[in-house]
This record gives sequence, structure tokens and C-alpha cells, in this order.
Amino acid sequence: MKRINDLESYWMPFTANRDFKKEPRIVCSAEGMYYKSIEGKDILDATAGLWCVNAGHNRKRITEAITKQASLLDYAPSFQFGHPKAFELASRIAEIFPEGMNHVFFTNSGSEAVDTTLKIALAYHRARGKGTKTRLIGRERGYHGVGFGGISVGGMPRNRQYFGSLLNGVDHMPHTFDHERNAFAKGQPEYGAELADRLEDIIALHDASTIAAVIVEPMAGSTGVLPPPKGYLKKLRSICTKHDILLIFDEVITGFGRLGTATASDYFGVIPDIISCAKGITNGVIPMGGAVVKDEIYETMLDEADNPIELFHGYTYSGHPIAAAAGLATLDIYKEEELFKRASEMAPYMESAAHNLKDANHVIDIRNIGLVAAVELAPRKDAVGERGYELMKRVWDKGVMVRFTQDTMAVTPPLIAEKKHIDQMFDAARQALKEIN
Ligand code: PXG
Repeated sequence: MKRINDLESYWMPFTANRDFKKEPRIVCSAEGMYYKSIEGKDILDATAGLWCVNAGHNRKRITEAITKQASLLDYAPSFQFGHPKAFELASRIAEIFPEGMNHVFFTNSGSEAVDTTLKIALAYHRARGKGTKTRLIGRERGYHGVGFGGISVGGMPRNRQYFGSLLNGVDHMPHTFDHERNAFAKGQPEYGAELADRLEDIIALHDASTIAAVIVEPMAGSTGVLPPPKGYLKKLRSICTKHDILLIFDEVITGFGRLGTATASDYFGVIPDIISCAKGITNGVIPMGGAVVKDEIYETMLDEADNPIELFHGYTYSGHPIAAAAGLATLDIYKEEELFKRASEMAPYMESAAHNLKDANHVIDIRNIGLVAAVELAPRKDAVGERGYELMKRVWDKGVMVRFTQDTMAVTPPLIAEKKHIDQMFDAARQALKEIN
């Protein structure tokens, strides 16, 4: 007999389905900094959903904007037709993104945004007569979503190993994690800028004439929060420029205020050629992403096109009217409430709250930057990730939602977080750490 409304029909993403369904963690409403669980318990959102609800939950300005938009223009095609809000949102994004990056290609997710950046890089080189530049260089421990492009340049083994041979012509730089030299660093670690020179080795091996682009997260998030070593990104920038290779920053997590600035490019003072973004673009309320490109890329593509349509790429829902309305209302909130500045003001408090856990059970490293903190635990023998998973469940039982990547806990609250919320997050973690072996 068909079962109605049980938990089995929904195959949940990146989830241990069997375990979850035995002991589900389900939320059914949210307001500000809190979710409400199905049992009616308040759960502090220490993760901004999945790094996306930067302005906090259930913001009336956004929900009203999408309601109004739905009754005005529910859908409009974006191939050969347009609607005002997509243009307006692109201009508003260009206004706060780095100087000279004034063109936005809309997608519906971070994964699509990443794949779009890679395709634009290839098409751009081809348009300018450099069609041999086809290789893509990513980095170990990189996360660039789950499309075939993203997992090919990505460097998280489990996200790749089950899915065949992926894109060819891809290579990877080493990751920047250096526990021995940088453990418990606050903000950007001191050591590791020289790892950017390994890109020179990769270029020497393949020759610059075969390489289209290098893609990195300016701060690697999903792998367990790895802020870039001091000087590292500047070096990458100059190596890419020297060899006519595009530099792509994947800012799906860092875009829209996570580090206390509109972009991580801004924070680190390094401007890439293309930026992927998503998540905070609409406060997570409606799916949306984008690839933001330098003027030179857009103009070359339009000038050199061999067809009236210069880029054979796009999604049915690119620039969806309701997502665009959500994006505009979200940007209004960020601006009026100065949320990026607020995040940068709260960052030192979160840094010290996180580093106070230094002496707690099992803790082997703490990393932080902007409104992001990670606490890494020693893995259990032959059971990497088990301790982290158990801690996540304990912290949930104490009314706080945190994220774990293996044994690293990431705390990335909405940018409206107050000191009392930050205290609650780390108090719950400290308590839970006492309880697990
Ligand atoms: N690039 C980066 C840098 C990301 O962090 C994506 C691309 C893909 O975005 P979509 O919208 O396709 O999921 C991401 C997504 C976590 C976590 O807990 C991070 C992400 C997603 C889910 C969980 O670290 N980032």
C-alpha cells in the first residue's frame, strides 16, 4: 500500500537518510535568529540556513516584495525577452561588487553559477582567438557545488569519487591548510602564501596557452573554513595576470556580507575576473545565483560573437521575476540596516567567543574570519566525522543548529546576530563537547 506523508518519499540531499528518519530534525517556521522545530522548540540558527539567510528569517520586506511580484508578473522568459526587475537587480549588484565588474548572468543556484563562470571563461578565450586555452584549474579541498563542472574543479574527494571521470583537462593546486604552522590562527593565517607559487608549477607543466581559468573560494567554506594565508590571493592574482589566465572567485558563501564587506574580493583587496554568487543574493528566500564578470569579458564576448546570440547558455528561470524581487528587497535591507558593517563590527566578538573554546574537550584547531568561525575536533580512531556528527546532534538537542563537515563545526550566523546569540551558540557547543567522548 502506498504510504502517505511518511518520511521515506523525500530523498534528502547530503543527508544520512536512515539515521535522520529515525530521529528527524524538522523545522516548520522561522523568525529573526530562530527556527521553530516541529516540537515547538526554539532553535537558534547558527548557520544562516546554509550560509544564505544573511538578513535573518522571515523579513517582511522580502516576503511582501515576493507576494506583490507574484501577483504582478509571475514569470517571464529571459531568452529574447525581459522584465524590469532583472535589469534593476543586475545594476544593483554591479553597484556593490568590485569596480569594473558590471555584468551579471543570472542562474538559480551556486552550482549553476559556478558552471556558468567556467563556461564563460572558455567561451571568452575562444571569442578572442585563444581557443587552445581550455584547461580549468581548481584546488584541493575546494567546494564549487555539485554540477559536473563544479565537482571537476572541486577538491572534496567524496563529492567526486562516485561520479565517473568528470571533466577532462582539469588540474588542482594544493589546499592551504597547514595545521602545524597555523593552528589556532585568528583571521588570516601567517603561513602559506608560497603555496600560490605551485600554480606556476602547474602552468609550467601544461603551458599557459592551454589554461583558461583558475577557480578558488577566496575563503574555503564547506571544507571546514580555511581563510587564505596572508598574501596568497594577491600572488594568485599576479600569476594569473602574468599568464593571461582568468581568475574566478567562487563567492557563493562570501558574497553579500559574510566577511563584513559586500564581497571577499573587497575584503582581501584582490579583484578577480569573474565572481560566482548565490545564497545571500536573495537572503535564501528564493533560489538565485549569478556570474558577475569584468566589463572586458562582457564587451569582448559581444564584440567578437560569431552569432547574434553571443553566449549559448541560460536557464528557464534565469532572472526569475520573483527571485529578482526578493533580491532587490534583500539588497535594500543590507543597505538600510548596514548589515555588512554590522557583521564586521560583530566579528571580533565572535572571534574571541570561538577561540575561548580552545581548551574544550577534543578541540584541535579554531579558525575564523568575518562572521565565520570553525572549531575542529580530533577525529575518533578509524571513524572520521563520527564525533562531529554526534556533536551536531547534541548541539541541536540544546536548541542550536550548527553545520559539520566531518569533524569541523562551522558557525556562520545571520549578520543580525547579537552578542547574546553568539554566546548561546558557543555555550551550547562547550556543553555538548563535555558530554561526548
Ligand atoms: N560554491 C560554493 C563556494 C559553495 O559554498 C556552492 C558553490 C553551490 O551552491 P548551491 O546553491 O548549488 O548549493 C556552494 C554551496 C556547508 C554548505 O555546510 C555549503 C554549501 C551548500 C550546502 C552546505 O558548508 N555551499
